Amino acid sequence: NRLSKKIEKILNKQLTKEANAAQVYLAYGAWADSEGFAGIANFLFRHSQEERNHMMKVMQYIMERGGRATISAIEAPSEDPKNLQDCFEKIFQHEIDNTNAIYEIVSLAQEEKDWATWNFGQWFVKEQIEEEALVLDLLDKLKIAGGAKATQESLYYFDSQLEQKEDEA
Ligand code: OFO
Repeated sequence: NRLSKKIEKILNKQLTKEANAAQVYLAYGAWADSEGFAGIANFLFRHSQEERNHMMKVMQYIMERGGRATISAIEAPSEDPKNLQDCFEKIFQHEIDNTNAIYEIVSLAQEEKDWATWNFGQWFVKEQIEEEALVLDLLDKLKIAGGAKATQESLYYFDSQLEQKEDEA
């Protein structure tokens, strides 16, 4: 059965949200690079690509279910972070907002007994656990590196660690 209009709408909203997330990570990557954090920039660029993959995943699902995927404008990212701590905190907040958006999709799917969408949403529920844990891990590591009082040397080490951090799905 085809997607209901309501489900189609919420999925298209998510499609745009993922595109926006890709844009935010891209902007923060450019900022990190300009601050001399090449490793962190690289990590953020890879993550931007991951968000774009999420966007495609939602888009393909809408089409698979006979819905109409719509592409809308992407917002300009907000201003640059003040520092690394601020950067990771903003990203964390972003991921929490996204988790809530995913929960809305799953709840609506449950309400409508659209079990295919419910099941589709579960992939993102699991993904969001990883994404939030990943950012929390960055915040922890930054704290260990000295947080706001981190020396150039410990930040350099932190940065080089992220250069190599493995990618996920
Ligand atoms: Fe950062 O996550 Fe997409 O969904």
